[in-house]
Amino acid sequence: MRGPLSSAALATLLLALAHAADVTYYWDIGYVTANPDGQKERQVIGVNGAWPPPQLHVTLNDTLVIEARNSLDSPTTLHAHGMYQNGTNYYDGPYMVTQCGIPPGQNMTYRIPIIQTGTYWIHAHYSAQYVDGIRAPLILHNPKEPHQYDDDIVLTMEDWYHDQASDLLQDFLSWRNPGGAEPVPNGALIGSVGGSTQKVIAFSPGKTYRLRLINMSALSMFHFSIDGHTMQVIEVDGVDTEPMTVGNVRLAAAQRTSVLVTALNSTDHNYVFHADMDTDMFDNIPAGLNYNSTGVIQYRKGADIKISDGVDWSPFSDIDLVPLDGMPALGFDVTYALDVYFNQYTDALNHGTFNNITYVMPKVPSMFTALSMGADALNPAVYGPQTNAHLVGHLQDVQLVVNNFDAGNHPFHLHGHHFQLIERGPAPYDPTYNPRPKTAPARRDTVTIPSMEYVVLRFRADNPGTWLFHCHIEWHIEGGLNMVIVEAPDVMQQRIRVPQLILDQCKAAGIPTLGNAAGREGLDLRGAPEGPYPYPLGWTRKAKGAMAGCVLSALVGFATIVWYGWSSQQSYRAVAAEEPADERFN
Ligand SMILES: *[C@@H]1O[C@H](CO)[C@@H](O)[C@H](O)[C@H]1NC(C)=O
Ligand SMILES: *[C@@H]1O[C@H](CO)[C@@H](O)[C@H](O)[C@H]1NC(C)=O
Ligand SMILES: *[C@@H]1O[C@H](CO)[C@@H](O)[C@H](O)[C@H]1NC(C)=O
Ligand SMILES: *[C@@H]1O[C@H](CO)[C@@H](O)[C@H](O)[C@H]1NC(C)=O
Ligand SMILES: *[C@@H]1O[C@H](CO)[C@@H](O)[C@H](O)[C@H]1NC(C)=O
Ligand SMILES: *[C@@H]1O[C@H](CO)[C@@H](O)[C@H](O)[C@H]1NC(C)=O
Ligand SMILES: *[C@@H]1O[C@H](CO)[C@@H](O)[C@H](O)[C@H]1NC(C)=O
Ligand SMILES: [Cu+2]
Repeated sequence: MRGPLSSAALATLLLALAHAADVTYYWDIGYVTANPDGQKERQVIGVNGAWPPPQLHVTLNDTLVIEARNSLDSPTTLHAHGMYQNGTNYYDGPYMVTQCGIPPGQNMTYRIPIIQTGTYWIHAHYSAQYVDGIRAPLILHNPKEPHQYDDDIVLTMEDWYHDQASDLLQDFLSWRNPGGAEPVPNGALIGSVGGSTQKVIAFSPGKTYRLRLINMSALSMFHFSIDGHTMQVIEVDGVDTEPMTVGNVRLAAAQRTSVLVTALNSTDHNYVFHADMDTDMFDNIPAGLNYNSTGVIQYRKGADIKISDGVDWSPFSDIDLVPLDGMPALGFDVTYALDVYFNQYTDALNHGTFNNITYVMPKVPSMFTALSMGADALNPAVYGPQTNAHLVGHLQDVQLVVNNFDAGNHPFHLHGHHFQLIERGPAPYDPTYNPRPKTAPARRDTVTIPSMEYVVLRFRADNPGTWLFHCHIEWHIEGGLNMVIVEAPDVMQQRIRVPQLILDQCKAAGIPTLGNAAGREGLDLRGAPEGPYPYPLGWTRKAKGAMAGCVLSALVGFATIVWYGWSSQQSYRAVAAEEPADERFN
């Protein structure tokens, strides 16, 4: 060997040698104290007694094994965002869709075969836990990376709150907040630091860097750029793309983008990079909130920062990205139209809705309904009136048309798939019109839909399972902007064998794993969660207020616990206790 191997070449070599291995991480999930922005010390959720949680690195064809221990005082689950979980639907993580939660004090081993590459992340999928810090990059290395670079750098961006997510959630889902104003973050963390501490990235002259930008926010969208440098997008959400030169990158919550940046030749100056939170989503901007974060690209310690003449903020559209594999546009065998509205519902709370249905968890997680209902699993009704279940047949090509009639932008995420971005346009979508897709449309797993626009998405139903489709703004998940795609339940029944431990943990939590959304047989849905409903058309503000008052006193009178935490396990239990399901199904 002639010269020293570059660190990237060495990493690639090691990755190639470590081929088809189990890569095991031990994650003891528990409360720790941290002060990442130097502004407020608070309780956060960390791993192995520290925060931030460690990054996970795995190689194509490995199996990612996470031995998770729940040291919290509530259930928890982990969701490896963007993993196909092909045949392992039960490791996908969303609470009451595929899992009953790891009970406090117990372990669960997630075994995830890695059949994809790129930049992903992992986070809790129980209530708003991830907002308290339980989120980390998950990087899937490709031994044959299609793009050349010398070094690989992960840069996370996340909004940060000084209060506990559970307290923020109570204020958000409150009759005092009929307009549904989201909690505004107290700041941003770039590379897990914030406040007056700046993230420093060291560059060496002439080298090319791959920056993996990951937005792990609860609410905030970021705009990223580097003074004095250009960037080439080469990956979005794990899909390698043809290089596209851009001045800045926008990332909505849960989105990832890799950019290549070639370092300058001189070490005379250092430069600033920008990660600006988009304040459009904020109802107010609290005094002292620094929403424009900066970090340093350092060529030489102590060198002057060269102030740039201005950033090229002109946006680029992710729809113009071309996947390297050139996968052709899909047609469609089935199409579902999904209208997104936010409104005050009959429980006096502001809810996010698809087709005027706000998601409420069923008594039986939808995956277990699909697996246990035989031929009835093909009837969407068995998943219950509030899960917005949409059925797709095995190997069908599926089109989702999503109209965003809300005043805000929303980033929508589909579990278990990448979808093709066929088209964006002004809402409403005209159903008689047929879009003409590009030859090789962009693909990703999370798409932003601006206010009053639609998107057309397509994917092939080649991954039998129950997959959540939802807005990735954490507050909107809790507000009900979720639905379940039930993909080929007949094939699920043949292929999917749920590990005994998962069934045991359901039992320990008192959650049935047989039957329909009510835990009963067939179409007998007595006791399945129902409502809240939209107010009838024409209701005045005053009438709504009176209704809200009524609902409020009823709730305060009978079931305060339901009022405060419909998404918590306690509320599930409170409802379940009223209406016991059939004995046989317990
Ligand atoms: C539970 O998980 C923790 C954290 O990964 C690990 O240290 C411990 O050995 C596990 N316990 C069992 C019984 O597997
Ligand atoms: C991963 O596995 C697939 C299917 O077994 C195989 O075709 C491919 O060459 C493997 N890739 C690597 C990098 O090992
Ligand atoms: C992260 O996502 C949020 C929500 O869409 C968005 O407001 C924010 O700008 C994104 N951050 C970045 C760095 O793009
Ligand atoms: C750095 O120098 C090399 C060799 O002279 C040149 O090819 C390259 O374009 C320069 N890079 C930049 C960013 O100026
Ligand atoms: C924040 O950055 C944006 C550009 O993204 C700029 O328009 C705005 O003026 C900046 N605000 C402050 C307070 O620096
Ligand atoms: C859903 O609610 C919106 C807003 O209240 C209303 O405009 C729309 O007509 C409703 N759609 C249906 C199908 O009821
Ligand atoms: C899932 O696995 C099946 C084979 O078992 C394969 O045909 C299909 O393409 C896979 N789908 C995804 C999304 O990985
Ligand atoms: Cu949203």
